[in-house]
Amino acid sequence: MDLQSSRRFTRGCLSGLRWSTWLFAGVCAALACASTGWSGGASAPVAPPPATLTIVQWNAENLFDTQDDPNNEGDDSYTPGGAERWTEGLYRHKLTHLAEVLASLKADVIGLEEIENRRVLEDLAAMLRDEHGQSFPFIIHREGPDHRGIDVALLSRLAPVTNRWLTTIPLQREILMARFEEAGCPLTVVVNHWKSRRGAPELCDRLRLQEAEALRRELDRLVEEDPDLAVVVLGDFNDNCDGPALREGLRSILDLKEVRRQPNGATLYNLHGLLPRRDRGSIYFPGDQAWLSFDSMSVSRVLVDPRPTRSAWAVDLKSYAVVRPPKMVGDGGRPLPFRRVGPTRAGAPVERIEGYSDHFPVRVQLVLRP
Ligand SMILES: [Ca+2]
Ligand SMILES: [Ca+2]
Repeated sequence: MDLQSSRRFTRGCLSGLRWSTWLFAGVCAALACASTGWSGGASAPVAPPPATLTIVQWNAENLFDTQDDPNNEGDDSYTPGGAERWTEGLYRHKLTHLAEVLASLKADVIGLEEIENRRVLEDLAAMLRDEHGQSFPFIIHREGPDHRGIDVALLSRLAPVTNRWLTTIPLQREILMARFEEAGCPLTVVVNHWKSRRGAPELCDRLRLQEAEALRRELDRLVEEDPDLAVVVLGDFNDNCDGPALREGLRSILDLKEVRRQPNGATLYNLHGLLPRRDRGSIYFPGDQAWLSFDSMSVSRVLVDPRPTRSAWAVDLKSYAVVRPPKMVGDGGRPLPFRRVGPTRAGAPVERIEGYSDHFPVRVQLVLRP
């Protein structure tokens, strides 16, 4: 795949931008006329508002269908006879909830984790289209080697120019790298779901660091080809925003001034640096009674550099947030999961929380520089 940055930047490509931008431009023009009393004559130039691109990150928490995949023991608990007693009705209910939240975020590109297969993505996209009028015609997914069968994926309103998969460690989840060229401006989106904390802590930490370093090497290669590489690295990293895998392995840091001072664009800025500590948590671990910032987005310098650059995209710094949709918020402000609770032994009564996911989503908006 050719990930080398295109230098083309033609505003003629703006026709690809969402129609709502132009509708908004028309409304703004009308309002400008009304507020200034301008009444025609020579046409007055009205600058269009900046075009935007909204990117969402969300761990969907075990988005399995109900069918037993004979090649995957990992999905056995998500079948009607399995431990979760996973029925078609429950599956549709979960999809309905996920689609509600995603529709409210009005995304253009959605990075997802814990996706069983392409079918569940097609069902989610169909629900977004049929129930919410939001079309995501591009699904990027492939079956990965994870022992439970869960993969990362992208749903996109925009057509990717290219995509590819980075295998970091045998049997560990792959990393998805997709390149877009909206409005003639290249943007690479990288979706991650690094090693969980299940297992020996030292081993888990080491595997996560290896994944981070593998991605770092790939980004170094790309930055060498194009110092103005515009990249958004998102995911569920199973590492806090200031954790060692992100900080040392990926070289993603929380200090914006430091990133802007770097001689090249290799060091990433973790957008969680924009958030006060109390707003950083995306998942709550009851065992440790702690909020963790496992879900985050990091960007290359060019996206947060105030100086004019060849990359036309910039992060709207005010837009970045861990989103807590009111319906998704349970006791103590925690995300409401969708799962069976209580004992799962044979004959035990089935109790369930029919929420959304144990992770809150993260959202950011990019704007085209004037
Ligand atoms: Ca299945
Ligand atoms: Ca799978």
